[in-house]
Parts: sequence; structure tokens; C-alpha cells
Amino acid sequence: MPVEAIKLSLEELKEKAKVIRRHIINMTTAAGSGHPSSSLSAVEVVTSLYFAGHLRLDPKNPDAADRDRFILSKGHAVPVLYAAMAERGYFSTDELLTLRKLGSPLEGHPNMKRLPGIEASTGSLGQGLSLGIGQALGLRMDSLDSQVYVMIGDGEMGEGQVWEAFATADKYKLGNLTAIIDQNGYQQTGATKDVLDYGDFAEKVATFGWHTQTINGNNMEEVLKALEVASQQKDKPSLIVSRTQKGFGILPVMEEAGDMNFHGKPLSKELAEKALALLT
Ligand SMILES: Cc1ncc(C[n+]2csc(CCOP(=O)(O)OP(=O)(O)O)c2C)c(N)n1
Ligand SMILES: [Mg+2]
Repeated sequence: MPVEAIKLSLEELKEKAKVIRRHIINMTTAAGSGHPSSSLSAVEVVTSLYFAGHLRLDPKNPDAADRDRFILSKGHAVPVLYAAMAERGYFSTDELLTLRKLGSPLEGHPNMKRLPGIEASTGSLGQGLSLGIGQALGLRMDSLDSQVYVMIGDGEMGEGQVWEAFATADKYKLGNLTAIIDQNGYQQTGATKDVLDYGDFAEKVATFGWHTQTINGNNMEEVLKALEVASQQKDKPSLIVSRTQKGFGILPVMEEAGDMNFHGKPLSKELAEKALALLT
């Protein structure tokens, strides 16, 4: 089987995003741990990558040389990735409920040695873009036209290695590389602007020679358009600053809980029920 992309309609994509959000709530509440809010902000982008004609993959042959690659550098948000992979057919959706259970390949952070389809083991923040650059260079050497996508957190942008990677991708003019910053406004200990404020990411990264766009990353139409524009950049790497909200889709529940960051904790069974009611 050749690798191929799946292209759903806008309505179908919005429905898929809801299904993925439901999986995120269900699996983290069942696990009793994990990062639902970090996963929820990224749903529109991850759904679009897997289901809007971008990632050319073959779940039955996950190592196909000519596949496209997605690296979730903010590895703690892996529930969104597992949910998309299950929906795409890498494994059954029932298996999602084994998240973080002993023996399950669905570890709390993505482990490429345990789960086919994971392109990089991440979780130690700051490394994914460098890994993506290595892959993009390798694909170019092999004359393959595969694309590499890397998602970085806005808190993760405080890691110095990320900025070295931006410079390096420019040096090699990696037109097959797209980075997406999930700018959800929070990191582990508080608002990103209070912890370390980099200002306008797009403006700064543009000075490294990248093509840049800034969008509302929880708006499916804007995400689709931005990914399309990014894929047209053949001579330079492309950045999408995806402005999102942590926990998007269940914001009223987080408000009720009095925590708009809700970092690294699952919803209680009671809150999960309220969240699922918002996602029907
Ligand atoms: C090198 C490193 N330092 C610290 C951590 C602990 N940590 C896990 S998640 C997180 C916050 C990340 O914030 P952000 O990148 O904005 O992701 P979000 O959860 O907001 O999507 C931190 C500091 C880590 N995983 N790796
Ligand atoms: Mg963040």
C-alpha cells in the first residue's frame, strides 16, 4: 500500500475534532493522570494534519520511507496524538484507555521504541525541532518529497535549543519543514508572559529567515488555510504561530474548577462528565 493522506470535509473535520477531544478527556480521566488541557489546545492543528490532506501515511506500514512525519515536541500533550493515531487506524480506539497503564505502549510521553507511528521520543522539552531538522535533512538526501511537521509549546520556546534549531533550519533552507507553536498562553507554573515573555514569536523567527504566519489555532478554517500556505513554501522553513486556549472545548468546566491552566492533571469523573456534555 502506498502512503496516502486522508482529506475530510470541513464539517467532518469539526466532528473529528470533537471525537478527539472526547478521547482526550476519557483517557486521561481513566488514567487518573496526564495533560488534558495541553492536549485540548492542539486539537484543531493535529486533526488537520492527520485528516485534512496533509500527512501522507500508511498505518499498516508505519515505517514507509516516503511517509510524512509529525513530531510532538511538547510530548506531555500526547493524548491528542494517540487519539488522532487511533482514529487514523494505527490501533483500536479501545486501546486509548490503557494510557499510562503498566505494559501499555501508550506511555505518558511518546516513545518511538514502543509505538509504531511515533516519530520521536519526546517529553524532555526543547528537542523536537532539532530532531525534525535531522529528519528533514535525511529526507532531502534521499530525494524524498516528504514533509516534516513539529509542534512546540509556547513555554517550551524558553529552551535555548529551540532557537539554535531555528537558525539551523534557515542555514539549510529546509522547505520541507513546518514548525507550529501552540501558543496557549500558559506553561507549567503560570502564564507564559509572566514566566518568560518572548513577545511576538512570528516577528522573532522571521529574523531567522523563516516564513511565518500567526493564526487563531482553535479555528479550523484558519488552521486549514495556514497549513496550505505553509506547504507551498519550498525554499525556506515555515512557522505557524497557533494562538490557542489551553483546554479549548471545555473552558466552562475549567472556569468552574477555577483553573484556566489546569496543567498536568486529569478531570475528576464528575468534571469529565460535564466536559463530555460540552462535546456532543
Ligand atoms: C526540559 C524540560 N523541562 C521541564 C519540563 C517539565 N514540564 C513539563 S510540561 C511543562 C510546561 C510546558 O509548557 P508549554 O510548552 O507551554 O506546553 P503546554 O502544556 O502549555 O501546552 C514543563 C515545564 C520538561 N518536560 N522538560
Ligand atoms: Mg503553553
